[in-house]
Amino acid sequence: MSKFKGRARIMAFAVGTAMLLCGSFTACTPTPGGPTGPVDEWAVTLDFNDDTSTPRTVYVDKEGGSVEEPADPAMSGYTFKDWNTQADGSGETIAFPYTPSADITLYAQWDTRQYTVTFDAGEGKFTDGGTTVSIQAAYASTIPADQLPENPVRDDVDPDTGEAIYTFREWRDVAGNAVDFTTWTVPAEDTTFTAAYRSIYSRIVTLDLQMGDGYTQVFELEQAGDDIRDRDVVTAAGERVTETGAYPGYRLMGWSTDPAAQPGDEGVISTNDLFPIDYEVLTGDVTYYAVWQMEEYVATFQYNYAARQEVYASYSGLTVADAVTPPETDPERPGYLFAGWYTQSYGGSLVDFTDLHLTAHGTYYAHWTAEPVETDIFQAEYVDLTQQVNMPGYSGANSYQAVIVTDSKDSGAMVDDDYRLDGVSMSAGIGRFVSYQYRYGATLEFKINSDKAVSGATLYANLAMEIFGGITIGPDGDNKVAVYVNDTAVNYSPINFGGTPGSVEQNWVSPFQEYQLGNVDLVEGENIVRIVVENNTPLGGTMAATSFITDYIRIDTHGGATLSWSPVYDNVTLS
Ligand SMILES: [Ca+2]
Repeated sequence: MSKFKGRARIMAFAVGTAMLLCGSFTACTPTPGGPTGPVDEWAVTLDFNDDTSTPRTVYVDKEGGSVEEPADPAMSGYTFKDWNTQADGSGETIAFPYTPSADITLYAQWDTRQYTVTFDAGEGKFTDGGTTVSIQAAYASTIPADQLPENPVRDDVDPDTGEAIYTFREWRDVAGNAVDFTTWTVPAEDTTFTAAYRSIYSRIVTLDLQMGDGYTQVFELEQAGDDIRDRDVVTAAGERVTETGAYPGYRLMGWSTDPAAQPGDEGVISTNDLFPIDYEVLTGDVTYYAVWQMEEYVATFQYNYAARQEVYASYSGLTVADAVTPPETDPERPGYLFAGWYTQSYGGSLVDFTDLHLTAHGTYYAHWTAEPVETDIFQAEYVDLTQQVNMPGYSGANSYQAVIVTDSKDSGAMVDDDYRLDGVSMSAGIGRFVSYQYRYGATLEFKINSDKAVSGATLYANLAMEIFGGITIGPDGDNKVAVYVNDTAVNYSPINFGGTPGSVEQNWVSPFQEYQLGNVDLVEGENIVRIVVENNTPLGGTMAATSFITDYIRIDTHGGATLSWSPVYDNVTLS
């Protein structure tokens, strides 16, 4: 839509101008929600026609109201001309003060600015004896080859042969970089380039890295003793080209003067044999092309559950040029639905196989969703624990399934028969509960399906306290742990975790007890019950907040609905 290039970068100018310009109107109240003003005023919209600035609208009285001439807006690389009723300037040019007779949009018109590009002959001269040539060029344009000046010359001569020692090499910018005039465009400022020369005795060695980015590294060896070491050769990203991984997916096999050379071809020189490149061995300028071989990788797909710690499928010989695709047939697991291929055995993220290319071996893990279990007891150790990262305990932190604690000394954590563990049995008498929720925001989230909406269900939780006795936790206050059912807070009675902690395997835990938290309403379909720590009251050690520990929650619908959920058994079986 724009006929100008390079406008997107100059928003700051145009916006700044627009604000200044706003002050020069007779009325100036940009109206939220668009140019719909009062019925007795005309809306006059100024479109800066620069693809970046937001148009400004002002309102003038329909009874002869007028707009004063705005200050000229500015845009880098362009000169403001005037305002026109058409974006392309084909409409009416506006004179000020301007009296509208309808709502109208006025478009800024711009002329492209010319800048001076100077070519400095440096240590040489142009044939007319001059040292500089300047041309005028339009902003954002390129300079055609026939508008570049002739190459300047240096008159230094070899005293023995009378031959000119230097020849023109290239034009360089102020940073000393060679300029490619096929791609360089005129910036919004004057520019100077300086001639660089080379000695007829020097040797220019070009190392074309052939990494697909067109990048070459160019060296000039001027005299005996100069050399190029392999460590000097770097990629466009500044990494040593001989370093493993410099070109992900490829291995450097050597160098050749033939750009089409393949690994093993005659004439391919190993990196060790080529470097150092000494001035003395060069008879003239030379270009060496890197010769690469694509590495081969293996993509492995794992069943990823306790009873099948094995490979489901694997594909070898994959290069960076091959797209990785998952097996055509999804793996199967009794009692589970396949949930996709993930980057990690536990947690991680779903792999996007769109245009996926390997630069290392790839391993992908099946994740599984258990078929729903009908139950009214929802064990905390079977919720999704993938968000449990660096959860603090008394000394040190744990993540993921490691927030589950196994009680082997009868604290009262419950084992129940609603759950079956595929291929793995839990020892009788061992209960599990979730600890490590000792920081603000720590959350256990239960996703529970109800077959119908029900009101007045009763929510219970089997809870205990570890290490510390005599602490009260409630829905408010310094020891707040909130319980939400579908984002509605449950106003439960504060619980005093008194009594004497009893010993379990890893912790001191008071006996678990089932507490009634309150009456809740459930919707048909998915219901979210969250237990969220919302306090910063340290409990001792590295525990940054106060919390209970959770064995399970229970919901009694009093016969009003049947509940189910998909337990994440793999929390236990993959640990
Ligand atoms: Ca439990």
